[in-house]
Amino acid sequence: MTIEFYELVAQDGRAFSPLCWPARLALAHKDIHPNVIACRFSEVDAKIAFTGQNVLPVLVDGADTVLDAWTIAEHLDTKYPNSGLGLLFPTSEAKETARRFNQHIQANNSCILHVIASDIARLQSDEDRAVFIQKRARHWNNLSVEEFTSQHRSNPASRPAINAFLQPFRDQLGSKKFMLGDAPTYADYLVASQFIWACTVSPYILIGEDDVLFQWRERVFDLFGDLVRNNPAYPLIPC
Ligand SMILES: N[C@@H](CCC(=O)N[C@@H](CS)C(=O)NCC(=O)O)C(=O)O
Repeated sequence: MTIEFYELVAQDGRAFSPLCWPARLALAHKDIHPNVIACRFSEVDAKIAFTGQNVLPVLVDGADTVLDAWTIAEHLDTKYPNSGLGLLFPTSEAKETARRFNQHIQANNSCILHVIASDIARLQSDEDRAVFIQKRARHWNNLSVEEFTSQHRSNPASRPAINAFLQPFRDQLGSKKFMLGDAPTYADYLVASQFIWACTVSPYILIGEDDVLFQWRERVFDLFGDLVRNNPAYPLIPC
C-alpha cells in the first residue's frame, strides 16, 4: 500500500516547515518511509487541491487522507500502534504534554518567524516568495519582509520573547533524555521541529551550547538514521 506525504519545501528542496516536520518525524518513529511529495509555496494549492484545503502536511495512507500534523500523529498511533518505536502518545501524560506544547507553539511561535522571515523568503524562487509574502501579509505590518525581520532582530524584546517561548520545553525536559523520559515521543518532535525550521533557513542563533535544550536537540537530530541530517539544508546552520 502506498503512503504519500506532502510537505513544504524551498526552491532547493530543503524541508523547513515547523508543521510538516512533526509529521515527518512521527512517520519515522513508526518506521514508515513514505513517498514524499515536495510542494513549493506556488505548487501547494494545485498539488493538494484533492484535499479541499490548502495547507500542509497531508498524509495519504491507502484510502485515508489525513490533514493536520496532530491528526496525522493520532492516525499513526491508531493504525500502527506497535510499529517502529511504538506509540507517539504512550501515556495520557505524554499526550497532555504534547497537546500543551502544540497549543503553546501555535499561539506563540511567531516570535521565531519574526527573526527568520527574510531568510525564508530568500530561499524561495520569485514565484514562491510572492506566495509566501502574500499569504502571510497579516504579519508584515505593511513593511517589506526584510525591513520587518531587521526591525525584529534589532528589537531588544525579541531575544527575551524567544527565551520565554522556549522555557516550557526546558522545564519539561529537566535532566531527562527526552521530554517524557528515556524514549522520544511526539512532544519531542513538536519542539525539535521548531529548531529544524529555524536552523534550516536562518543563521539567527536560538540557543547556546550551555542551554539544556542543546544536547537534547542533538539527540533528536540523531534519531532515524540521517532523516534530519539528510535534509538538503544540512549541515544545519548553528541555531
Ligand atoms: N493546522 C495545520 C496547519 C498547517 C499549515 O499552516 N501549514 C503551512 C506550512 S507551515 C502551509 O501549508 N502553508 C502553505 C502555504 O502557505 O501555501 C497543521 O497543524 O498541520
